[in-house]
Amino acid sequence: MAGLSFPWWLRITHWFNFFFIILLFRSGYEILMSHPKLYWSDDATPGDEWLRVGDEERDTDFDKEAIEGEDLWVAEDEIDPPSALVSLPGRDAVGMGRHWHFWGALGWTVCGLLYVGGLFLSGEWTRLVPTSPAIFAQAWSDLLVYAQLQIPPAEGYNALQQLTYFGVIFVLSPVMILTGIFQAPAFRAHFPKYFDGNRQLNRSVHFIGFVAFNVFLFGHVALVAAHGFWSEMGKIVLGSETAPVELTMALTVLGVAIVFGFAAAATWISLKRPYLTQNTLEIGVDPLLKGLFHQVSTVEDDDREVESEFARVNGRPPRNEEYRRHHEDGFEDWTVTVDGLVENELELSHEDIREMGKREQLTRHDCIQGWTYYASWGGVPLTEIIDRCEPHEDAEWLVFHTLDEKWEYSEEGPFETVDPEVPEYYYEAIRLSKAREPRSILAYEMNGDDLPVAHGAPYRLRIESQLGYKMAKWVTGIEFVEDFEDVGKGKGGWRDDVLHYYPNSADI
Ligand SMILES: Nc1nc2c(c(=O)[nH]1)N[C@H]1C(S)=C(S)[C@@H](COP(=O)(O)O)O[C@H]1N2
Ligand SMILES: [Mo]
Repeated sequence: MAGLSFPWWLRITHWFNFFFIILLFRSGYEILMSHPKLYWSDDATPGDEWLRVGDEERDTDFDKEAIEGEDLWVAEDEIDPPSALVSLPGRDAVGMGRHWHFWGALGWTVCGLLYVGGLFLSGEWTRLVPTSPAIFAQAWSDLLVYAQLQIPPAEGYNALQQLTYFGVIFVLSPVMILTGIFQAPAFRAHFPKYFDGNRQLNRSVHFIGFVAFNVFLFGHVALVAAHGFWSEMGKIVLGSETAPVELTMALTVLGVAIVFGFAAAATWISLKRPYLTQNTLEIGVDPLLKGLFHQVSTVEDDDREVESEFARVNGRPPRNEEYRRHHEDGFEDWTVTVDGLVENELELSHEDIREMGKREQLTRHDCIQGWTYYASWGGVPLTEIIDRCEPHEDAEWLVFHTLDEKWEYSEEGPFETVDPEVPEYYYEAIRLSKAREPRSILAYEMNGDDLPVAHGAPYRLRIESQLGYKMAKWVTGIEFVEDFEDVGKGKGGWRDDVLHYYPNSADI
């Protein structure tokens, strides 16, 4: 392996790459285990997954009109909380896992761009980019040599190394970045004509890429060992295979200790000081996500004509007396109040709402956990309500209040202790500009029928460029505010407040 140089920028980005890859592996695993099922189709039908970890097959034939349906299960039941040894932060914390994953993805991409920039500026790209198709035949014969436990002779990288490194850097890595971004509901909401983004296909490919990265990582380390571990490490640590072995060893141990020490510290701080961690990780990442995804979507149509056979439910129906009474009365005297920073406060009856005009749409639902389904919705466009109540100029957010007391979290839910500051009822805030998107409606029909209890009867929000947790079900009121700091714990929603630290911008 003569003829290759290992300049400083290559050695430094190699270390950072290792650092970010470990971070991405662990946080990605956390995200995956929040819905450890993979599908090819966005119907995400239970039983149709091509890969399922743990969990039994679930019966889709339960009564969605019942408040306490015996067989009713929700998507949160499907979460398989992973151990903190292999995931970041570990336990049931998809929101936090995503903060780390996005932060890691940004760092890893920047590191990758610096590395590729270095390759081209220095002329070192020739070591990686194959220039003749003969490389495939050569790589095959190199593989046969390795299979006999020998090292193929080569100047610089042998053909197999060159092809693998090229594939990982110029094919696999971009595929990972793109299949990550393509999962964003906001991305799809903006470019439906150019990109009919099948989210499950992207999730599946992203996962296969993750497996490929693991195979590469282990194969890479094994081959480094085969080529002579410490002389190879000498090149990547100190830039020379004749570097003093003791120094190479010391620096290698130090580097690996920093990477794994950081991994342990990241888990510890995430579990101990979640808000601090969240706020810190959002620095830099949040402005980028906002820049990429925050624009208002003017898209009117979706790309499908048929609804999914089964729609998952998340959030169990409320059990409080008030909701039960409404349920018994067929929701007859349920009203939706509109107040806060508005000129005209409203109290809307069913008739009022139905007189305002109706919009029907067939759209895809995207939960933060990763599952999807198609359903059609009918309801009143939020712009109709906004026009009638005339919000003041300083009104920026709409807070949707509900009758959902989240009993499942206070009685027997995953939290051992209930935070006394947790708001009593589920709520979510959305930006006024999002509420004005054509597909933002207060829905009262689903798949051509009245909205079922499990999906939010009698009213639920639909806002199609965001993740599912923003779409409050069992809505009783809309409050216009300047800022959501004084609502609940001030994070912009019930799930944002308490559950796994969901981000309040729910675009990806
Ligand atoms: N009131 C209320 N609304 C809610 C929730 C909830 O727990 N309570 N869950 C949210 C989440 S996380 C998702 S994914 C969607 C699920 O909508 P669906 O049950 O109609 O499929 O509802 C959202 N709206
Ligand atoms: Mo969700």
